[in-house]
Amino acid sequence: MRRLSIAASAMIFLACGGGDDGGSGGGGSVAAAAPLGNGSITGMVMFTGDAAPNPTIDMAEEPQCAEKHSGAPVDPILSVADGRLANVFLRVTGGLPDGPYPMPSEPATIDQDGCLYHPRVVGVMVGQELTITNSDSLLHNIKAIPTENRPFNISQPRAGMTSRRTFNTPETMVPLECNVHGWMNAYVGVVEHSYFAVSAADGSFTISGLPAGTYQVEAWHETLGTQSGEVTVAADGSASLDFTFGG
Ligand SMILES: [Cu+2]
Repeated sequence: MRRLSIAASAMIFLACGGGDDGGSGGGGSVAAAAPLGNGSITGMVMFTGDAAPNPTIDMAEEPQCAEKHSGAPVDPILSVADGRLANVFLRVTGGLPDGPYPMPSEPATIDQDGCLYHPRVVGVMVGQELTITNSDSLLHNIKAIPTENRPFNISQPRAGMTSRRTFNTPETMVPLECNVHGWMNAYVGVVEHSYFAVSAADGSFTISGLPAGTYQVEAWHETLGTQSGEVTVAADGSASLDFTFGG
């Protein structure tokens, strides 16, 4: 009986959690669509100056998470390596033809592992699914704090749990936090199209599938603010656009 009860609860949970924020995707097409073009913007995000050391996290009360880290866990607010900056959210803010825009074929994902969000910064298109997973054998509670979209608050008490959400309105950025672990922060960039990227550990990024055109691109970092750039992409070409944030 107990097993049945748990199964029933799980079904109710899934029914409630499975996309109650879902929508038809605003102006975007939900059906798979051909890319608008074959051009791309590639670039590098750099950091100059002195990076303040990231704070260490006291995970003593969560030994299961602490043991997943080698050494003292660090809150990766500023992820700099060799002058390259990770976790910068880049999106095209101008120059695109009118939609509808092709929907990414895969959901965006965030995992909770070692009591940190992976990745810390992620992009989704309006209507694209965001899958949130718990890889820790303990309770996480994901709280989204949007200003334009509908808030949500999800309890994930066990490892292996997955929740799915979509966003109905463009919003950069939607903060996520964990009500159990005050140090856990992530940011979701919700964009009306799929022409966005997050800089990798080496600072690199690529925005592909673009038709020929001149584009404005915004680069956002959680503590360093935003910058804008402009680049012209030839048909089927790859144009370069770099950003440099200061300390
Ligand atoms: Cu947590």
